[in-house]
Amino acid sequence: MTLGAVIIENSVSEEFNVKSVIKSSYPKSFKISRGLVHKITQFFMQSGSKLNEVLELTYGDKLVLVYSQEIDSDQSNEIIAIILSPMEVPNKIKFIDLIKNNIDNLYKQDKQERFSNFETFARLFFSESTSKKLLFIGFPSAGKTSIKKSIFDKEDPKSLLENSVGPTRGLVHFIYSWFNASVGIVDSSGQEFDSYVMDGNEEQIRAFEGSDIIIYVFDVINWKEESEKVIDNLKKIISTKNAISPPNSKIYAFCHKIDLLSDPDRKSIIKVKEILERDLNIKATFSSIQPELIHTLFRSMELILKDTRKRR
Ligand SMILES: Nc1nc2c(ncn2[C@@H]2O[C@H](COP(=O)(O)OP(=O)(O)OP(=O)(O)O)[C@@H](O)[C@H]2O)c(=O)[nH]1
Ligand SMILES: [Mg+2]
Repeated sequence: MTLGAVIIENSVSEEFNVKSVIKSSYPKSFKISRGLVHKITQFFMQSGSKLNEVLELTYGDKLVLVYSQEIDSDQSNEIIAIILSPMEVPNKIKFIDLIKNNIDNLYKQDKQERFSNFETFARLFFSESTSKKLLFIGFPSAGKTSIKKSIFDKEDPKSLLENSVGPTRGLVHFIYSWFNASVGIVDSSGQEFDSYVMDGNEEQIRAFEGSDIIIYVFDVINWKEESEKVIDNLKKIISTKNAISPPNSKIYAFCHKIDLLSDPDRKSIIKVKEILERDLNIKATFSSIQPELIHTLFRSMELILKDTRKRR
């Protein structure tokens, strides 16, 4: 995934000091350091203040694409910087073309429009990015971290069952390669669920922004004891996703730990799938990391992968 994009306005004061102000950034949670802003501005000036050209600044293992346009008054200019993650660096030509092909549209707008519509421009770089972001969210102890570890870290499910990984705190980010694609994984804390679906909360944006795949995890006991809450939480996730995540993002529900079901329970659990699919239009699958049943988890992940490829 591209790391972020910003517009920096540089104006020269009467004492010839350059003042740099960040006018807009995407994603909203993207925080660019003052040091990098300074570096970008310096780099631009040192390369002869070339306007209307895409310049490349290496920054650690990242690459910053720098484009500058002169603004009406001669005392200021704007720099657009697109920061590419190490994984995107090999595709830089694609991103350079995207800047060149879309910059005129951005500068057709007046200043205020340009700053407020910067998101539309910046989104181009994110949808073109070859990677996906996947969010695990749901009930405490439902098995999110165990699922993540058995699929992506290839950890032995038996030892995950025997030695619990302990509760997750906050949002934990990872990057993996998954069938030739890179995937950013966010594992979230079940105890902090409410903060991720609370409108206007910074954690809500951090969790859902840019998430292409959202996996909602609850276990068979949650369903047995508090099915209304299972549905209610899912409704909250749906509305948060609609407000924050990319338009073609998708939610999947995992009814986990089916190894804990007794025979009579097995018959009734099938209702979950019906209810979630019929009433909320959310695909639901059953899963478990218990060795005899782990094929159910692999199957669920495979379905998501196929579905995601179709949507690209
Ligand atoms: N029986 C059974 N237990 C499981 C399964 N998957 C995970 N567990 C157990 O469930 C407990 C909680 O698992 P975690 O993966 O930590 O759950 P979590 O959803 O990440 O929990 P939080 O981080 O607190 O939100 C652990 O003791 C796991 O061993 C499963 O398929 N079947
Ligand atoms: Mg966890």
